Amino acid sequence: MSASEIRSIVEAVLAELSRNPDGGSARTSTTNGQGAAAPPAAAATAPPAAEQARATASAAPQSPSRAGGTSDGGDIDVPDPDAPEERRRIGVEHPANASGLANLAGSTGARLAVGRAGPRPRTRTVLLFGADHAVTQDAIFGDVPHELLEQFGLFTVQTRVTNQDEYLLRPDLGRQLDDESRTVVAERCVKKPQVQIVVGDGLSAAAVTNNLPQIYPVIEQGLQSAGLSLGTPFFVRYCRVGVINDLNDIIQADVVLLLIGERPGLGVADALSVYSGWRPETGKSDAHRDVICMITAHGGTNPLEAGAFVVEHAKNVVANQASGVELRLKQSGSR
Ligand code: B12
Repeated sequence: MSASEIRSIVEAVLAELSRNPDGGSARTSTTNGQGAAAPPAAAATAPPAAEQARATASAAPQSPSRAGGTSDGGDIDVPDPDAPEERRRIGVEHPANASGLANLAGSTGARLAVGRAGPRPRTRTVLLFGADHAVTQDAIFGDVPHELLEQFGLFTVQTRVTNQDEYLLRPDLGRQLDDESRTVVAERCVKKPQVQIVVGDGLSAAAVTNNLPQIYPVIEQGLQSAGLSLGTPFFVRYCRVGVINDLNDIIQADVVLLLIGERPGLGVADALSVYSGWRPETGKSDAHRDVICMITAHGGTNPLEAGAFVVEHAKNVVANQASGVELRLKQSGSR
């Protein structure tokens, strides 16, 4: 193709663009090279279930509303991918069954029906993924605020882990209190209570930060009104579930309740779990434990409701003097 032919094509495209000044699909795909076309008129928006399933840590970063400018000084318009209507936008062009696809996408927080630009993901898909991934990083590498722990009178002890990278690489160290913490727990904690409450950061500080204010009072008051004696609560930094054996070797509670941040996902980053067990001690495994999981106001079990459930579960464990598989066997009449 000659240079003059190319120039005439470019001029024709520019003329077409100038007739379309509000920056429709032609402008967008020309400037960003991603074919990030505006959705076709038929494109649907998924129902709110998908939005509800999405939850971010409170420290969610601001998503970029603009991707930047072009070399000629013009802007490339990329709507904020984190806006609810963008997050739920169906990106498949000309779907064979638009309402069926919208229902499917609306039934989950997973990234369904996002469409593509040729063989690649669209710009907004990549931006949204990056924003969600950033939220998980904040959740994992964040710290639970000291003021929050003070609010509930929780003193802090630490496992044998010394920094956040080591926490991820060495789960075994997160299952043991360090020497100083052993002494502190031995000195400060009431021994042999019926129920010991412990809070741990686990894999999501955001889970503790966002849910503790709601769930903790419900659990504490519920256990007290059930007439159960409570131990001295505290917070474990760099905490893994298995630490409940180690700390209960010192405290010797009947039941230990560990409120701990779950591994964040790209949809929900602030879910809390309550792991528990009857008389945890060295040598006991997850088979002796129970977990009430996905406690979050963002598409999981509401923390207030979960707190009431935790209390009922603790009463059940005390009544049966068993937890985990043993509890199931007792309840089914096999033991
Ligand atoms: C990671 C994970 C696993 C990993 C754990 C590996 C590891 N070392 O981390 C693997 C793949 C091995 C696993 C296996 C199982 N898991 Co799992 N797991 C999870 C997940 C995705 C995250 C857990 C987390 O963040 N824990 C917090 C961190 C800080 O704890 P940690 O000390 O690092 O790791 C411990 C816990 O994760 C614990 N754990 C993991 N799963 C389970 C399940 C039960 C019943 C118990 C008591 C403990 C437990 O095992 C680890 C070692 O102690 C959750 C989903 C969620 N929403 O929480 C499901 C989840 C906890 N698992 C679940 C189940 C059912 C199981 C299995 C029973 C599946 C099976 N049928 O085999 C087994 C049991 C394993 C066991 N430990 O005895 C369910 C529990 C449902 C419930 N309320 O009872 C969950 C909620 C998933 C779900 N939505 O169904 N799991």
